[in-house]
Amino acid sequence: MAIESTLLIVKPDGVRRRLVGEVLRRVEAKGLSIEAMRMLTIDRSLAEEHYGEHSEKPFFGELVDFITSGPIVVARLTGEQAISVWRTLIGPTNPVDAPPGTIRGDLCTVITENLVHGSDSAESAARELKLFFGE
Ligand code: 3AN
Repeated sequence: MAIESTLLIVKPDGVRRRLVGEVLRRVEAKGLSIEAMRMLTIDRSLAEEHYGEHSEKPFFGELVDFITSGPIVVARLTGEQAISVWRTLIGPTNPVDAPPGTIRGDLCTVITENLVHGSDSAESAARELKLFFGE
């Protein structure tokens, strides 16, 4: 047993498409707890810090443009192995490869507009939760 916390983001496409409730429904039905949550629009500097590991990638500009394009919902999810459980619910990065039953498999088709974010390791979760919730 290992109780963990991780970061959820519903990206601007998810908010625009009114899928916040659908995403949170899946999180809660799975058994993860939403321990903190808020809606905000992030500026470029926070976006660049959040996606720092991708700063050299060709899609970095597009990624920052997109994540700053409208309000997002951020939440701290907690539960048994929450980091990998949340990644499994999301599905692979490219929605084209994401199987039915996953959030990306069921709800989107485009890699940039892939609806949600989840921390990919304990180190990322700690860093990202600090960025958005200060802890
Ligand atoms: P994930 O969101 O599954 O953790 P990462 O961390 O590898 O994926 O990538 C962060 C974000 O960067 C993705 N959610 C996606 O929006 C974007 N991204 C990743 N790879 C590509 C790519 N090859 N082309 C365009 N955007 C990409």
